[in-house]
Amino acid sequence: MNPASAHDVLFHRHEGNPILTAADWPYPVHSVFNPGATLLPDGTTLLLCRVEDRTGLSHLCAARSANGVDGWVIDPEPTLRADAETHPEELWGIEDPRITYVKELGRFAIAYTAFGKAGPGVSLALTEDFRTFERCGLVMQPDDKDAALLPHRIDGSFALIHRPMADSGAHVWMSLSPDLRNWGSHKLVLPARKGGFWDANKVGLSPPLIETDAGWLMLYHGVRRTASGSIYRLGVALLDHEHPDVCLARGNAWVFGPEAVYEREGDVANVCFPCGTTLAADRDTLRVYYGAADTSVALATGSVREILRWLRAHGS
Ligand code: BMA
Repeated sequence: MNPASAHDVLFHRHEGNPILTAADWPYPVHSVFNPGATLLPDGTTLLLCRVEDRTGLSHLCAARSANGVDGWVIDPEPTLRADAETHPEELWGIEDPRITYVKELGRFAIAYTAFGKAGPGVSLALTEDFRTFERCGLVMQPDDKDAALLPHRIDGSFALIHRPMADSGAHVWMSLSPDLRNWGSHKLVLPARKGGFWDANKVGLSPPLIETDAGWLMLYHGVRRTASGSIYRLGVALLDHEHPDVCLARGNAWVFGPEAVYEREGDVANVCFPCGTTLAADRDTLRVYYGAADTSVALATGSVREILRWLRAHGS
């Protein structure tokens, strides 16, 4: 298999895409995209969507479906709103949630972008049921985004993957914490590739890391700036299970990118931006929920085994 054909093979778009749009919303909104995803204990798929209203700012809203494909029941009003009174860093909204179930806490941890005057930063909130939330506040100061917690401690510490911006570029990092509040031991995980590559200009974690027998599977977005704007595509990497800051393999080509009209056209053209996956009981069938062109929510399905096989053939 050559890299050019690989992205056609690894993920299959759902024929009903986009599966959620602003027209589905029970209250007036402008666009619905970049959803976090998880399976609830009863098997329901929950998407926590980024919803942009007509002020231009975003909040988060939950959509639930028994089969993860259709029949979505959407909360009648915003599920988690920015709260700029208690959290000024959320003045301009909250965006791009990533959900991790943390067994030790018996709760889901939501890492999201808090957008305020100082720029985008990373905030955490905890919830049992996606109806009430405990806010932990800002855990990574601006500029930082594209964060998700790992589902269990690494060598005694909670671990957060995130993407700070630096003069040197936008690279993926991992930080550790004893208590979800104090963070340190920062390590570079995956740098933007530079040069003319598809992930030259920026990289960032897309959905939370997926734990496999081979290590942590990372789906990341890579950005290439072109004369007519940025292209957001998806790549894969494998991180060491005991030391997730160590990258064992990184695919040389992207595996999924904007092709369909709803990915090519929209508020921001040429964007595929997943923030959540669900893994079937077979531990192989992976559903990737992604924002398409910052406008709607779409679904693609892949196989963890096939992705790992591709990475062995096309990784370095
Ligand atoms: C990134 C994030 C995403 C967005 C993408 C494309 O920087 O802000 O929320 O989908 O840009 O606009």
